[in-house]
Amino acid sequence: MKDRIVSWLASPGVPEFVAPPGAVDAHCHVFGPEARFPFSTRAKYLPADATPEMLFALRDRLGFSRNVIVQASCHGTDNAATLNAIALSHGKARGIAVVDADIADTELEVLHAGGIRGVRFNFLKRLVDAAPKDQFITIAKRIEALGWHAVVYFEAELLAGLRPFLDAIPVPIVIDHMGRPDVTAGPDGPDLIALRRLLDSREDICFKATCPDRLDGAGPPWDAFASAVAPLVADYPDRCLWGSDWPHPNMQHAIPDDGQLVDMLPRIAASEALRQKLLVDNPRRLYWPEQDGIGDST
Ligand code: 0GY
Repeated sequence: MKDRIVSWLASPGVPEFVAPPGAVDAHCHVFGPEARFPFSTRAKYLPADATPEMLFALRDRLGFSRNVIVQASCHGTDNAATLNAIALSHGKARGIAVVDADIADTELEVLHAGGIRGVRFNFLKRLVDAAPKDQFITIAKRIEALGWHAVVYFEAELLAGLRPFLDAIPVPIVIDHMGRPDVTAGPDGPDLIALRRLLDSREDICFKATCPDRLDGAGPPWDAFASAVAPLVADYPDRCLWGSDWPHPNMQHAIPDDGQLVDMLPRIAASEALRQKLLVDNPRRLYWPEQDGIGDST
């Protein structure tokens, strides 16, 4: 396909860091393949195919065991590409869907059977035409019976205005990329303090300690990200998730090396016990709750 964006490295480094058995890459996406799963007519970017096979090869290369595949905005509310990837994973992937408020109950059940365990509410203007809070609340109420959670993606300057909306969500919440704080302001910068206040307001809010490449313009080794995020992970050890963000939607400049992203992990989660929670226990509780507490190495 002509003029499609490639936002990932063809051959990322193999990390030196060895992930614990059962480690979950809890934020990644697939694109297409477009010939089978065309992009939404409202897509704000048109990427090249980033297929399930490519994702699973990366998973193995990085030494991870499982993936949580987040429906990318370019696929709109048609979750077929995400479901296809989950189906091909042989139980090693689950997913987050994007749905309309009037989705049929039967369709929600189909998504659940296909491995979906939550929905995403995206507030980034450059990615979506609209973020209708009233409809999002309707969706959040409808998914409660399924035991799903809501993944919310917003920029730090939106957080104060979003507090009433977030307070009204009746299911657990996962914050994408920590709500994109200014990590250069350090661990006590205003954005991370506001995030801590949110985390302190409810025990069922988690965050993804993800995307140094998006949040730390200085580039690798992303020192500002490491020093701002490590204290957050240490202070909220049961509330953090990690993901590669592959295939790094929209990252046309300074595409990160996935191996380097993995090698950051000891700098954001300093102890083995913390990394076990970040990479295994916390994502398993949200995405494979039926296996929670069962030691296995897949
Ligand atoms: C991310 C971030 C971005 C894109 C999407 O769904 C998406 O298109 O999530 C972004 O451009 O910041 O989480 O992948």
